[in-house]
Amino acid sequence: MSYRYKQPKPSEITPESIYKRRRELLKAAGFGATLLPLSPSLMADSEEGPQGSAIKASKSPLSSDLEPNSWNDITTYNNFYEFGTGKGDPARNAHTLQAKPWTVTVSGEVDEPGQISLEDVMSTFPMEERIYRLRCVEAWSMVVPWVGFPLAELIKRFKPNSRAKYVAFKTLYDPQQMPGQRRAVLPWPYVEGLRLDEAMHPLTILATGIYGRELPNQNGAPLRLVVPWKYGFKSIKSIVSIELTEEQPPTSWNLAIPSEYGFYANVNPEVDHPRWSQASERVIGSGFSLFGNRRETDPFNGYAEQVASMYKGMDLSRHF
Ligand SMILES: Nc1nc2c(c(=O)[nH]1)N[C@H]1C(S)=C(S)[C@@H](COP(=O)(O)O)O[C@H]1N2
Ligand SMILES: [Mo]
Repeated sequence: MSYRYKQPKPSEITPESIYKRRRELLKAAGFGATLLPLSPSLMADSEEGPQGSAIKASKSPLSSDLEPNSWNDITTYNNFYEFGTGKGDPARNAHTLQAKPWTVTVSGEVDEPGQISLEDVMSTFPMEERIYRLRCVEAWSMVVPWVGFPLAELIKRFKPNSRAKYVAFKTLYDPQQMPGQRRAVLPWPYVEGLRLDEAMHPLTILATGIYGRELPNQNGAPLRLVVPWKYGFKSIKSIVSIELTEEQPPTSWNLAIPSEYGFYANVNPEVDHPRWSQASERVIGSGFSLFGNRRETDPFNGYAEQVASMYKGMDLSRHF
């Protein structure tokens, strides 16, 4: 993964006149206020406030009370290799993704395989706000106010059978919409997986929004996984397929560089990446100095109490 990043100004993403005009239109349409009570300080360093259609969401008791990064940080500093390997590339390039209409196929070891449309998802599952820290394996982090719902609720609906032990996820494969897939930087489509107990854990969500708005394309529209105790690469974006399996499924980063990226990818300050330390992380957006702030990385990204028991008896330096 590359470290090179130059933050694009909003004026580089959209011609200035268009984004100003769009902001006026949104204001006129009553989108100025969100459904969630957000303190003005949350948006203080945002060049543009949250955009896109509002999603009604209730505050989850499983949300943290961390101060979220700004909309601008969250939507302009991304990893989404389908749109380029630079941190600013997804914000510039992801407009070619057609996030609507969208369908997710659920198959494999389930009694009732089938499909679910995004509209069904939005009307079936009550949406919640979950503020989680996203800890990237590249040793930076930010705090994101996700909108989403427990993955377990969706999986249960398709009735997993007794052979189901893992869940395999797949991102859309369409080099027309995702120009980064024309280059062999990763095996495409991007795939990820969880053990069934990890997938059914109440902290694991499918996210449909950020800051009370639909997910911007660069953050994985219209539907992406968020597993807060694992490195960010487990949180696969723009999911089209969820398959319950008996065997541990392949994962893109493990396929690409197996010595550096394992299946489990639990945030673990004691297990260094072969090329850098995981003991601390650079906090995006909060730096008073040019080089930003650092914080010590928490085991399981702060969720040890809730998730460590799932790994009892496993050597987590071997199962990294
Ligand atoms: N399909 C897909 N999903 C992906 C990635 C990707 O390149 N492709 N990058 C991952 C990595 S490395 C991280 S850190 C997070 C970043 O999510 P964010 O851009 O919303 O912060 O998305 C993850 N999901
Ligand atoms: Mo990442």
